[in-house]
Amino acid sequence: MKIADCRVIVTCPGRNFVTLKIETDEGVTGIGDATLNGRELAVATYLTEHVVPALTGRDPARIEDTWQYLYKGAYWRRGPVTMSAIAAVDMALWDIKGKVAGLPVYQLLGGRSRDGVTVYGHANAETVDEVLTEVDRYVQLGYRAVRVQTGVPGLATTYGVSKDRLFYEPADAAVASEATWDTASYLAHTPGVFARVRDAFGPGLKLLHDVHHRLTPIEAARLGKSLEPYALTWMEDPVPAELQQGFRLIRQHTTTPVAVGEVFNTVWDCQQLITEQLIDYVRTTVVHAGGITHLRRIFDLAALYQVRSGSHGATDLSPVSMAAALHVDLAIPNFGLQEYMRHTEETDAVFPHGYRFENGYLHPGEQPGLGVDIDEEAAARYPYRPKALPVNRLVDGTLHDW
Ligand code: EZ4
Ligand code: CO
Repeated sequence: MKIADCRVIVTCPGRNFVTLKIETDEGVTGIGDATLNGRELAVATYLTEHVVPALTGRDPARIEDTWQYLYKGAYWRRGPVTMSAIAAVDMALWDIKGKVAGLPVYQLLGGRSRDGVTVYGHANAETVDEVLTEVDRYVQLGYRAVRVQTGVPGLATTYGVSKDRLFYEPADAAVASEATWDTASYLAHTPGVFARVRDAFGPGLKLLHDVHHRLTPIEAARLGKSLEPYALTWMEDPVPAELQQGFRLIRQHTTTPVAVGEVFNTVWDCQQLITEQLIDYVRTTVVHAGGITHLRRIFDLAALYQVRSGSHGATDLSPVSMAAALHVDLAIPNFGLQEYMRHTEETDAVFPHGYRFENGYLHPGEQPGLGVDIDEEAAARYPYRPKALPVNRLVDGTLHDW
């Protein structure tokens, strides 16, 4: 079998997605997600100009060799654009391998290690009273874990809070919108939110919170300490993570578990975080961290150090990534939690899929391969629209981490 044709499909059914479709000379096809929020066309061009020409004629069964070829062969290693492009190829080749074998991908990864993939949803609202209603909505839907974000008094907008209830899309303008941030107001407000939520829902519900890279290590230590009475499952991205040793300071001060990794793209971004046990959950994503092949490598290293997976699953990860993540989640021994933000009906119609939500769990389904497809005619009805993620400034105008 040989790779005969590859297409890069850009579509915007409510938000932009980049998908690679690989066709073989025997008619088997596979798809992979290559979406990098706000930088979609950079990956699409990388694929079209630099990857697709090298794929034609290759044996689609050689997943590892193709991965190494695209990683080492580029000379320029790592980075979100390169690794998202490699991820798309990798996912599509696992999809083809599953279809050829007649097996869902999780069976090729060693089979089921659990009955279902525990997911968490996003409860968000401007006020604490409103957010209690939102948490309850997820509990009623069967969720066992909920991420809670609220507005901060004095700030006009806050990360994670939107007008839409079940959907959240931060890339909201063609040129980045600007938000204002104030750490003191945030640190004063947040513990009270979790006091109310824990009090209302009792000890059984898993609660999570995303700090979205806004604090310094000592500020994060203070937040973690102040949240200890409410027993969070994790505090996410407390600080920007380029400085891995910075997490030592957080660890010395708090037992609130730490989850990091949605912006990482290789195992090297979290090597020290994992091997020094500076985090509890690694949130690397199948699309931004080199596909199933590399994600499994990261999670295998993490398993040696009692770090569990907690993969990112925001709406900018297409249903193709969600499906691929679920196969990995179901198979690995050290699964922790999977983020799950529902896609809109338009997106689900462009990407028909077999995974389903039941009782707080997602199941990847039993279709051979990844169990997800792209309806190219439907995709063609939604042309690309430029959208950027917001930027963040302190009250005095200094550019801050968003
Ligand atoms: O801001 O995926 O945990 N989820 C997140 C997301 C990210 C977006 C960026 O594209 O932090 O909402
Ligand atoms: Co996050």
